[in-house]
Amino acid sequence: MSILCPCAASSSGASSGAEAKYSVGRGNKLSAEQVSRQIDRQLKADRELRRHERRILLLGTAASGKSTFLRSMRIIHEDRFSEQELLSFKSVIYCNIWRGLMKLLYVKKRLGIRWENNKTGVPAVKALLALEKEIGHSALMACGLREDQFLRAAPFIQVLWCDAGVREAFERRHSVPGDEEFKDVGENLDYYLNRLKSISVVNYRPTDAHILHSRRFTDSVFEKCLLYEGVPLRIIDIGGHTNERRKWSKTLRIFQGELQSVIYIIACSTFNETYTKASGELINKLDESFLCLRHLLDVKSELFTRDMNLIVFFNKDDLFSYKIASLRVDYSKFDSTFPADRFDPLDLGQVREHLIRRLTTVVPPNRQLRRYTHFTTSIDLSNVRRVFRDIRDTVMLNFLREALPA
Ligand SMILES: Nc1nc2c(ncn2[C@@H]2O[C@H](COP(=O)(O)OP(=O)(O)OP(=O)(O)O)[C@@H](O)[C@H]2O)c(=O)[nH]1
Ligand SMILES: [Mg+2]
Repeated sequence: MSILCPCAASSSGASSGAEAKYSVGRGNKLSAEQVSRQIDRQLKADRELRRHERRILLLGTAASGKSTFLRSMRIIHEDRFSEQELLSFKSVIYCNIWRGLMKLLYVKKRLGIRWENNKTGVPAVKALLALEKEIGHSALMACGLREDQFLRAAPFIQVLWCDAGVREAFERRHSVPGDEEFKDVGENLDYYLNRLKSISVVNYRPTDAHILHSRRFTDSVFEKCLLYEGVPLRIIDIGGHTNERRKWSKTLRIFQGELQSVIYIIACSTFNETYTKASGELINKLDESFLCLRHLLDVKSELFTRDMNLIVFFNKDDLFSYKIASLRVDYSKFDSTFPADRFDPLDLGQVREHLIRRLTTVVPPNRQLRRYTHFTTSIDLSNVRRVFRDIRDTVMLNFLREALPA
């Protein structure tokens, strides 16, 4: 059975929603000595809990799906989102849709795609731009879109999404040359636009699926404790943007000797996407994920101890499969290490095998690190449940046995 762990969730500086552990009911006054004893007992219980606690650190480059994996784990373990969290997801979803659509219109223009119907498309864009001016750029950037504002925009958003030109821009968005930042409409924009009717209602409350599709980058170290088959499991999530990566080695150091597993998440669907580094250099996103892992293992090798498991998730497998099997994108055009003379770049199974081989060059077997790989889809609860069960059965079984009371 899975229930919420008694230890409080925390994020750096953020409130955990922890309950007051030492409160005394009205008419049931305790003496100072009794309160003190109660506190001592609680501290002892907390210490005991920490001793049994197992820790997993999530690492990976930006938008690889770390926070989404953690959210899925929370849903699976019935750790409900608080009212405050739901409200904040609601604003994030509104802004994901708004900003994503604006970027999509830019992509459409850059690719020279024409309107299917400019008589409806052009007035809808003008109406949105007028609303944007009224709301203010900074409010939009800070995810400060209110429900009434979104409801006013929704009919125009719907008109635009019905235009075949806008849809074509979505399908071809990765072919725009140049900076990813301006064309990154958000992977799941189509998911929300196809469900606009259920989102643009008064008193909208995001569903679990809506939450899993939302995008908000992590700029702190977020920890969540869940109870997994009686064992407290602490999952630590850190941001993967370039300037957040400084916190990776710091966190590894803080938890040195106490971390059972590092889950490194690679978004394999990004094989045909690029990203501009601060130096101006254009880099393939999948290459960057591998490079980051190699750098971490080479430069911070002392932080990866022999008893630690390195679990690599090739995440966004749904988008990866769609690109290769349905859109027939030739994988070998984006990865110079792919042996196209021996393997078929349009065969999903062969490309997956190649990714695992490529990982071996980053983490050589003689590195004495226990390494496991999985292809995952973090937004799919049944997939996360199955993968986590596999991890438990292979990697975690021992530590669960050790942790359980005799
Ligand atoms: N289709 C699909 N989308 C996914 C998957 N995993 C994550 N996403 C989406 O990808 C986006 C980025 O996911 P996040 O979990 O925020 O990524 P992150 O690794 O925490 O990113 P940072 O906090 O910036 O490091 C979100 O919109 C997620 O819904 C997946 O397996 N499939
Ligand atoms: Mg995150």
